[in-house]
Amino acid sequence: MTRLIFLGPPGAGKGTQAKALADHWQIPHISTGDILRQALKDQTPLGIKAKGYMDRGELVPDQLVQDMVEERLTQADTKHGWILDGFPRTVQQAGFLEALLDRLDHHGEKVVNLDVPDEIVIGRLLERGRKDDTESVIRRRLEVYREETAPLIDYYTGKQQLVIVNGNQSLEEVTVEIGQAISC
Ligand code: B4P
Repeated sequence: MTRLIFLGPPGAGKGTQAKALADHWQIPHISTGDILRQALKDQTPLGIKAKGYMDRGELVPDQLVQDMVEERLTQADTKHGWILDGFPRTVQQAGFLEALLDRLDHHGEKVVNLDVPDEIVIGRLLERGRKDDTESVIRRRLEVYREETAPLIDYYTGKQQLVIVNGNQSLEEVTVEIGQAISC
């Protein structure tokens, strides 16, 4: 049973790797970024609330994202495993997730941190060119990452759940290293 959480700065390749591995293992790929972007496109109340935060490169408030993740993780297709991509992003979200997984009796999750230098992620995101991939918004996302998300590296190291993978390699090399790291 695979339960995997991807951490890493914006543009580290979380979405790219999570999608490939979820297809391979036939388990749900749960991307909070994708769910939020879909809500934005559909103009749902959640999308309307999230828009300003995402456009500025800020995190969407914890409560909104936590409700969304709870709703998704309680669906029947998560019984045989899942990959969480982009969640948790704050220590508050990590505490929430731990309590939720306990309640759902989902155990044994591993956390993969994709390590990629700032210059590389900036280049990748500028090349991708999504709406929130402008240089000033990317720099803000990196600042927010350092302030809010990077502390999760210590959080999960303390719980002995973290593996670190070099995300600055080809897509295929990163996938292979993740497979090796989580089977140890
Ligand atoms: P996300 O959608 O999670 O986006 P991301 O961090 O930018 O991207 P990711 O790391 O997945 O990069 P990707 O694989 O696409 O977040 C967007 C926004 O949503 C946040 O800023 C925030 O506002 C909000 N949000 C989401 N979750 C939240 C939460 N939990 N709490 C609060 N707010 C939340 O890769 C990027 C590019 O690099 C792609 O073009 C890809 O092709 C390329 N690439 C990937 N791997 C590569 C490799 N090995 N070599 C070369 N290129 C590579």
